[in-house]
Parts: sequence; C-alpha cells; structure tokens
Amino acid sequence: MSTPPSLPRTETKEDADYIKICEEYNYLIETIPKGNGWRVKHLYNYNGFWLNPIYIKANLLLHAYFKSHPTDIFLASFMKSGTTWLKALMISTINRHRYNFCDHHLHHHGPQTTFSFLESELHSYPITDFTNMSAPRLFATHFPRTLLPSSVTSCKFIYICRDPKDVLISKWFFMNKIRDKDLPPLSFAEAFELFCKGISDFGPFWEHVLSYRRASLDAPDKILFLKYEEVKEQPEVVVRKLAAFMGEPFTMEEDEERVAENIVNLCNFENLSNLEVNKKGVTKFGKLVVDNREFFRKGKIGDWKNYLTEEMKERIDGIIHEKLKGSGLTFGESA
Ligand code: PAP
Repeated sequence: MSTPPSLPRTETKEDADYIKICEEYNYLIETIPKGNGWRVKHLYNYNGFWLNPIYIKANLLLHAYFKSHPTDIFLASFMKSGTTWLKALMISTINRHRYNFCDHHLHHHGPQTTFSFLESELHSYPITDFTNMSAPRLFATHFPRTLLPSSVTSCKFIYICRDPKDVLISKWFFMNKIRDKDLPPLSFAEAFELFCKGISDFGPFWEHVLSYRRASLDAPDKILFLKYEEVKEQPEVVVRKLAAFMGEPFTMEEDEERVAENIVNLCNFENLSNLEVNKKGVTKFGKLVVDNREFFRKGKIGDWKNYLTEEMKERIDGIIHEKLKGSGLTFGESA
C-alpha cells in the first residue's frame, strides 16, 4: 500500500471536459439553495447534502475522472467522528509488517497525511492521477455514500460515526479554528441551530449516517460500520475486525507478539497527541493548511455535557431518534 505523496496530475482528458465541468459548477452555484456556512460563508445543497462549494466541484470531478479499483479501501466518515484515529489504526494495521513500533511512520507523520482525501485532491486541472498508487490504495472521504460514483460498490469501505452531540461540539471548535478570517466567529447558538436543521458540511448528519447504514446492510462484506464509542470501549476488538476486514487477520504468532495491543497503544489519544509531529506539524488539504494539533482536542465520549443544556440535548436526541427510526441505529445513552 502507499501513503499519499504529492500525487502526479495527468492530462488524460481534453481541457474541454474540464471546462464543461467548471461551467456546470458555476451554474449550480447560482441556482441551488444555500445556507450559512461553518468555515466558509455559505454551504450549498447539492443533491440533498450541504457542501462547501469547493467540494461540489470536487464531486463533479470525482464522477468525471475517478476510476475505482476493486482493491481500493475507503475510510468514510461524517466530519469529527473519529477519522484521524481510524486513519492511524488502519495504516498501522495494514502496514504492520513494514513499520516497527519503536520507530514508526506515525511517529513522524500526522495521521491525516496518510490517506488521500478525495475532496481536496480533486480541485483543478490537470486532474490528480491516482493510478500509480500501489494497492491497496487508501482513500478518505466525507462524501455521503449516495454522492459517490456507483463504481465504488466493488470497493471496501470502513465507515465511522459518533454520537452527534459530540460531533457538534467537536465540529464547532474545529470550524472556528479554521474559519475564514474575514468572517466573524460562529456562535454556538448558531452552530446548534444549523446542525439541528441539517445544515452542516456533508450533512444532514442523519442522512449521511443512513446512506452508509443502508449500504452496509445491503453489502456487509463491503462496508464495515463502526462507532467511535465502540472503538473507545474495545479498541483491540476493533483492530482485529479491521485486520480481518482488510484481508489479513492476525496470526497466532502476531497474537503472541501482542501486535494488536501495540497498534492500539501507538494510536491512542495520549500517545498520538503528544508526538512532536502532531503538536507542531501541519497538514495541507488543497489550499487549506491545518495545524495537526487541531485534530486532537479531548478525544472523549460525552464532552457535549459541558456545553449543551438539557433542552438542547432533548432537541438533538429527538431529531436523531425521529430521523433514524427503523434503521436499528441509535446514539448516546440509548445506544
Ligand atoms: P476530521 O473530520 O476533521 O477528520 P476527526 O478526526 O474525524 O476530524 O475528529 C476529530 C475528533 O477525534 C476530535 O474529537 P474532540 O473534538 O471531541 O476531542 C479528536 O480529539 C478525536 N480524536 C483524534 N484522535 C483520536 C484518538 N487517537 N483517539 C480518540 N479520539 C481521537
């Protein structure tokens, strides 16, 4: 497998195709509904999901240019659901024969840099060429399942979700850190209202979760559906699931060497957040540069209790209960 270096860009299509996509994008931005944004001024409702405009363009490019391969492995998530942690767990599980735990790749590279993030790779011409990445290619995405090209049904997906109340708090802190400098800070009251209305990057939250939930019920061998809370509770069990799902379960020798336990310890919040690379390093997402430390805030379950009133909690729980009814999926105390 390969970690994503600066990927080459290839001119496989005529410029005219790209120009057409830009025209379509400009038309969409002028015509589709918009709402207040969290990082940028506006989010746009594209096929039922609220997206930062640059990701609408990325989605058009994805459909036009991206060729999936059956060996591809995707990590999909709603923002702030545990992506950084899962990236670390997946990369160290899949590369357990390649790196040793004393001097590991993750000691020097922020977990966010270890996957190709589709949304920020696809933004301009020439289009990023993923063909030279060695198998399995690892991609991360926040796009809901229904916004991905149908060809990805042959690929494996790991989906991580989290109690939406913790997602809201985590996201509010994070977005204010990276919010456009010419915008005033986003108040918590506004963030709460937006989240409840579903106006949240890649949201509504519940539609995102349901898009992968339905797909995982249709093809459980292709989508491993995880919750942040279960990773917290039983990290080693999850690492074993990851290894088996990605095609290489742990052997008896590896069990004797406590490899799964080493992976869990390497990737735990305390360890990762105290590494120099995660205290001082940065990760680039297209033009956006984010301090790695912003991906490590508290790493706890239930921090929402410090911010939500009882009334706010009841409102979110009520919305989620109603929207997820019949899906078999629950969050929070009732999970
Ligand atoms: P992203 O959507 O920007 O990629 P993502 O990694 O999904 O962010 O979520 C960040 C959350 O995961 C943060 O939660 P918090 O704000 O409630 O603290 C972050 O602290 C948490 N996190 C990051 N790494 C770990 C880890 N190793 N273990 C547990 N939680 C973690």
